[in-house]
Amino acid sequence: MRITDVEVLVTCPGRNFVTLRVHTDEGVYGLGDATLNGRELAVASYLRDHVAPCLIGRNPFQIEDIWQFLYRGAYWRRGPVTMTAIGAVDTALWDIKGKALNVPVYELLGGASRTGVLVYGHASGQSAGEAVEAVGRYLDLGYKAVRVQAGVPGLAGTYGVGRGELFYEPAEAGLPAEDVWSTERYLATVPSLFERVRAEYGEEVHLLHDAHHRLTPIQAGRLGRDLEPYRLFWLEDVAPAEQQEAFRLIRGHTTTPLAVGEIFSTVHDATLLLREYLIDYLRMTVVHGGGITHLRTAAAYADVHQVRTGCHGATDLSPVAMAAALHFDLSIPNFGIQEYMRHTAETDEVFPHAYAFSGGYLHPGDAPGLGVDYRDDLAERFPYQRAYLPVSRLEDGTMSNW
Ligand code: GCO
Ligand code: MG
Repeated sequence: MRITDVEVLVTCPGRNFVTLRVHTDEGVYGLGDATLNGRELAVASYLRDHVAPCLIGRNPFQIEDIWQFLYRGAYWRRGPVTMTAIGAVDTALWDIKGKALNVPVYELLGGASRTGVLVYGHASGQSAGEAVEAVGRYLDLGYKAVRVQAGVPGLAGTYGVGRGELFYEPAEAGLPAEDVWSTERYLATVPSLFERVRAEYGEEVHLLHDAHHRLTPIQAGRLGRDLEPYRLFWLEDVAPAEQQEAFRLIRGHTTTPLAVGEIFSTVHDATLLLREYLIDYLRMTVVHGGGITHLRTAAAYADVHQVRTGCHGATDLSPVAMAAALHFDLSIPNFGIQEYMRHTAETDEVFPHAYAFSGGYLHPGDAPGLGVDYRDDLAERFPYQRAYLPVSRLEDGTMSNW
């Protein structure tokens, strides 16, 4: 089997997605997600202009060799644009192999290690009361794990707090919005939010929270400690993790489990965190982490240090990335939890998929390959629209981490 054609497809069914479609001389094709929120066309160009010509004529079954060719061969290793592009190629090749051998991808990865993939949904509200109510709606849908975010009194809007009930889109069309942030106001409200959620729904539901890289290490340590009575499943991205050493300080102050890694692009971003047992969950996923091939390396290194996975699964990752993550989640020994933000109906129509939710779990389904397709006829109706994530400023206008 040989690769004959490589297409880079851009569509915007509610938000932008970049999809790679790799064709072969035997008619089998594979899909990979190449969406990098707010920087979509950089990856599209990287793939179209630099990667696609190198793939023509190669044997798509040589997944490892092609990964090494693209990673080592480029010389310019790592970084989100490069690793998202490599991730898309890798994902498409696993899809091709599964389809050609007539097995779901998880069978190629060692087979199922569990019956389903535990997922968490996003409950949020402008006020704590609204957020508490939103948790109830997720429990009614059967979720066993819920991330809870609430608006901060005194701040106009807070990133991560959705507008709709089940859908939440982090990017906005046009130029970047500028959010105003105050860590002091935020820290004053989060513990009472979780106190209310526990009082309302008891101890069984798994609760998660995302601080979105905004705190200093000592503020993060304090938040983790203040949340200990509410026994969170995890506290995510408490501080910017490019300073891995900072997590020594955070870890020294709290036993609240920590999750990090949705913006990591290789295992090298997390080696100190893993080696020193500084986190509990690694958030990397296939699309920004170099595909299934590299995510296996990262997860294996995590497993050696008793760290479990918690793959990123926001709406800016397409159903192709979600399907790939689910095959991976089902197969590895140290799976922890999977983020599951539902896509809009338009997105689900452009990307028909075999994965399905039931009773708090997702299953990738048993279709050959990833079990996702791409409807060109629908996708063509939604042309690319420039959109950005917001930026964050403190109340005095200083640019801030977020
Ligand atoms: C999460 C997130 C996302 C990201 C988004 C960036 O789901 O935990 O933090 O909302 O900010 O995916 O593109
Ligand atoms: Mg996050």
